[in-house]
Amino acid sequence: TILVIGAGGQLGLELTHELRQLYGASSVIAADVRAPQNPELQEAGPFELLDVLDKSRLEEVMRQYKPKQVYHLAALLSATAEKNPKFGWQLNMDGLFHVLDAAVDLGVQQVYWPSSIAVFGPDTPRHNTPQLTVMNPNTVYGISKLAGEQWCEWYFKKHGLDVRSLRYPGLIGYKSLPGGGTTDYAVDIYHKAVAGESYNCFLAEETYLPMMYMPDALKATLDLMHAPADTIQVRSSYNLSAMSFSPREVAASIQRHYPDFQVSYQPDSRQQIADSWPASIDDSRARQDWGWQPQYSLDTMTDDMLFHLKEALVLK
Ligand code: VAH
Repeated sequence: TILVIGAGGQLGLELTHELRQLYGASSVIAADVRAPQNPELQEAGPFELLDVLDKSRLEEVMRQYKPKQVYHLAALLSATAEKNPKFGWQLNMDGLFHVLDAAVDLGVQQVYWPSSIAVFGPDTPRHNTPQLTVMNPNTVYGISKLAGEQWCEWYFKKHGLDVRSLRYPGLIGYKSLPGGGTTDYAVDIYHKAVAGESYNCFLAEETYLPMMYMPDALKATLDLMHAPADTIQVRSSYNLSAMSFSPREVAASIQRHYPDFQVSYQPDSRQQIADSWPASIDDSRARQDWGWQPQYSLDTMTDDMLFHLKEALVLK
C-alpha cells in the first residue's frame, strides 16, 4: 500500500488520484488532518483522519496499513507560514521528523517529501539557478524546506532510508485549489477568466517565477520514485523546472481565448516573498540522472486549463 499524508491539499488531491489510477484505489490510503471538501477522496478509496504532529496516531495508521511508500505532503506554504512562523516551523519540521522516524522504525521502502524553489534566497543567482549554490532563504517556509532537505539527506546516509525529493516551482492545475502559496495567483487567474470576471493580481506585472503544469509535476514525482535507487545522485532535493513566466505573460496567454479578460496588479506582502525567489531554474541534474523532461509550455497549459475549467463549469 501507499500512504499519502496531506492528501487533501493542492498536490495531494492530484497525486492521490494519479496513484489510485496507477495502483488501484484500495491500495492508496489518503490521510489528512481534516475531512476533505472533495468527496472523491473518501469515496474512491480509503481515507484516514491524521494530524502528522500526532506521532502515535501516525504510527497507528502505518501499522494498520503497512505502506511500502509514504508521500508526506502536509505543510504550511510560504504565505501562510510567514503569518504563523512558529506553527509553520513546527508542522513542516516535526511533521517531517515523525514521518522519517516512523519510516525507519516500520521499514517503509520509500519516502517522498516535496521541497521548493523557496529554499533559494535573495542572494542566490536568480537566473538558471544551479543545483548547488548559495542558499539563504528568508521565509519561514524556505528555511523549513532547506532544513528538511538536509535532514532527508542525513536519514539517507545514517539510516539508508530511500527518501526522495523535488524542489517544485509554482504548481498549476484545474483539479485542486492551492492553499496559502505565493504562486497561487497563477491558478486564481484562470478561474477568474472562465468565470467572466476580471482578476486583481497580488504580484506585480513583471514578477517572473518558475512554474509548472500539474501533469508535469505528477510525471516528475512518479518518474523520480520509479527510478532505480542508484540513479538518484541527489539526496537533498532535485532542482526541477518546466517554464518561467510573469503575470503579464499568463494574462496574455489567457487573452488568446478571452480577448476582453482584464487584469489589474496590486502587489501585497507576497511580493517580497516572490522577489526573494529565482526567476528560472537549472534542472540539468534531474534530466541527466533520471531523464526528466517537461511536456507543457505556457500556451499549451493555458489551452488545457481553460478547456477543463470550462467543462467543470458546465458540469456544475
Ligand atoms: C508557494 N506554491 O507558493 C508554493 C511553492 C514555489 C512555490 O513552494 O509557497
